[in-house]
Amino acid sequence: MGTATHSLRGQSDQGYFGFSVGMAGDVNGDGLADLLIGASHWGGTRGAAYVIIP
Ligand SMILES: [Ca+2]
Repeated sequence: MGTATHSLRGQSDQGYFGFSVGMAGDVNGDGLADLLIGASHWGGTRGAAYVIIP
């Protein structure tokens, strides 16, 4: 098993960051795939989605 080089953490411990993860396509047009991470309980029950651009 490899060693993690990065870790991600949501803005709230109760936000369920990482509840869903999916490919976002190439949001910024740099030719590299970007990542979409959901936090279903951010802000109570409002939820949030984070676009990760590596
Ligand atoms: Ca990209």
